[in-house]
Amino acid sequence: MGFPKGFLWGGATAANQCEGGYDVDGRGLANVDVVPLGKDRFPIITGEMKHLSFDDDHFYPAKEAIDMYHHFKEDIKLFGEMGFKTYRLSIAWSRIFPKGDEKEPNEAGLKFYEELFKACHKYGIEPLVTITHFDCPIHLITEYGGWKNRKLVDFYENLVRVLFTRYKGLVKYWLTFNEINMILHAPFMGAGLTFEDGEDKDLAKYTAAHHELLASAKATKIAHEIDPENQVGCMMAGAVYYPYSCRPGDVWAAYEDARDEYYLIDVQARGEYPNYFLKRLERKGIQLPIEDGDLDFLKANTVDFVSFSYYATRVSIGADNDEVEFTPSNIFDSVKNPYLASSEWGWQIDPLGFRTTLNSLYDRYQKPLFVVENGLGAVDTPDENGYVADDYRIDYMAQHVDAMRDAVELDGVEMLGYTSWGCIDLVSAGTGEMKKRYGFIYVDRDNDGNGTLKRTPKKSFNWYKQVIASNGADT
Ligand code: BGP
Repeated sequence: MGFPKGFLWGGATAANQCEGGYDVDGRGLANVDVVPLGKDRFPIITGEMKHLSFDDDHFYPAKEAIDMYHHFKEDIKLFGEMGFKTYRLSIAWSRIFPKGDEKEPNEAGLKFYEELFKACHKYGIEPLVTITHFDCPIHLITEYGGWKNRKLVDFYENLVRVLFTRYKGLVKYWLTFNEINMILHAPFMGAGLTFEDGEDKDLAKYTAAHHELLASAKATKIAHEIDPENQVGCMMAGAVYYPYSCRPGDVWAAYEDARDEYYLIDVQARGEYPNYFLKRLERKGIQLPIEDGDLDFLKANTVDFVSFSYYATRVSIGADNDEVEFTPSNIFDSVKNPYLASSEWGWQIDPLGFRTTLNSLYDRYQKPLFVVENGLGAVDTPDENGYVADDYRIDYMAQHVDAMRDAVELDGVEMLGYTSWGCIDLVSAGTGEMKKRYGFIYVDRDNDGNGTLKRTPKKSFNWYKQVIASNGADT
């Protein structure tokens, strides 16, 4: 009983949040490089503000991040010590194609990831690769308008052909787009979108999403052709929506809000735009740029597994119910749930909601699930020896692993693995801060970019090691 044999325990990171080395070895600039720390960050993330270069008034946390570009051997060795079976990381597209539209890839970029994958295998760690994690070369934005331009499907196809060919035998688990539903909430990070005055934002977002769905289906097809061993997954920011009360209006709102997020995964996992979504577009007067053959192509190339991030559940409220409190959550706010505790950033902590989310995704898609992000963002204070006793993180994670075990053992949910988010401290995607830490490994670096970059295992490091060694039994 418990977790299946071969369950893939590990941790997750994203290129722009940990690599740094933004201009090293021929790498081109990417969207996330130019998102600064501070008050201008959010309008950029949401595509409201055009800001596609560096300026002296701001600090850009992704430029150097934790410099994993130069520390990856040391970092992967530590992951090996914890007993990781898998490590989720993402490719920086602009390391492989600096501008995005070149014909020939940048060998130095390819070599970097090759070395990294080899380092993983040295410790028996299976790489799980996100092809794009909030990542788009700047040139594809300034020249083509980001993912609202269908040409990006072809550029992405060039990228994946190169990756699948070069890393055949080194990588077999792939995710096409990180949190694809975040296009709707963080369109600059999700799809390189910025909006002109008066532009129909919904049209731009749904168009970009259609192109990413096509690109994802292409990647799935090509991955299987190049190596039948390849397993391709979609990835969503997952969380069930609770109705604020049992008023039918609140229940309906929860149902509708969840569908906003699900529609993309419905296409990737079931191969069709669902009727509720098509009807919604019709009501909004939006015509998707669907070309001949697109729908058949999507139908023929569905993913092998469904992956998701889980941090918090959300609460929905109908129009007939107001005056409620809101709280921050992953990228966008949610109505506050009075029954739940919150993290220091206001994200609500809900282990049972994790079990509910696992069950609802499995009921809906009937495909194996891979939890590829989960964890607690907290302020860690090292003692005089640099050691962090992060019992609060252990407590959070133990409750979530227990809930996941219930989903597997008591409910029969089929799962491939679990990678906790930010297994080594890194830059926060939402805030750009370093002080919001998720890791089992402390990195000496602060919000302003100061620090030695020294890596030190926290208390949770040994705790997670024991969880993995017992295949999730000993939390
Ligand atoms: C997800 C992203 C990650 C990550 C995480 C935590 O949305 O896929 O990149 O950062 O959330 O969010 P934050 O960094 O804002 O705490």
